[in-house]
Amino acid sequence: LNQKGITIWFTGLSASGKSTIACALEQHLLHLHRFTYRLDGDNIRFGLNKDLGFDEKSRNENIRRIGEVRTVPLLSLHERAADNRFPSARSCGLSLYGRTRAQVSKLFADSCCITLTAFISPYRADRAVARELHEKSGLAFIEVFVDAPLHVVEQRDPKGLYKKARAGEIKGTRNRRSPLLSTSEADLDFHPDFTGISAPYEAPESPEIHIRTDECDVTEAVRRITEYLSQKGFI
Ligand code: GGZ
Repeated sequence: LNQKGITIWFTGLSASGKSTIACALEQHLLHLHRFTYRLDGDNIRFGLNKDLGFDEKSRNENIRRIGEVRTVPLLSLHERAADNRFPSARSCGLSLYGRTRAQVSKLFADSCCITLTAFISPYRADRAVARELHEKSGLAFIEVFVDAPLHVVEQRDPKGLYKKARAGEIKGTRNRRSPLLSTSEADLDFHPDFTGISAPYEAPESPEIHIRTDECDVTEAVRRITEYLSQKGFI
């Protein structure tokens, strides 16, 4: 059995089903007594990343910070001191929640946490950076493409955002200045672009798992992911 934490990185359009599948998978893993931690817009965009909007730079920064929230293998204090995988408290999302970043890392490693992230993460390059960060640390990164055609997600449109975007009514978000962003004045403008309508979504080319949510239901999606995890010895 794999004793390190792993990250399951869901990517897909708004309303494709990322959060729904991540929640159901979390429940399933909890029933298996596996420690999981789910990161999504509710606990990240309204907290740690509330200074970020939806322009390209903000989305890059959003994913960069989330990518940093990776699990780390168990190391001795000595090894840890010499290890540059422990970023400063300013750049490591989870360290902000714990008393010290070392404690958080150890807790996660001790418990073999399975981290689930559910963000659009529309840019291939950003996802590649998150993957590299994990793989350099010897940690598994499992990209799950939650795929549904635009016309399907537009039909679902649970928050009416696609309708608003089509009508040009998405007002965008004004970025607040963040000490972590080297923003120019121009970046602080409104960014009314909506993924899939007026902003790009770069689909993964070789995700570990590809789920078409217009063809398969949540139970089947969870079954496919857990089958993969078990085949790889993660659960
Ligand atoms: C895309 C937006 C936008 C714009 C608000 N573009 O379906 P939701 O509502 O609940 O999830 C979407 C969420 C996207 O945040 P992410 O952090 O996942 O995005 S990214 O990875 O691109 O940084 C959507 C809502 O926020 N939302 N404005 N302009 N989605």
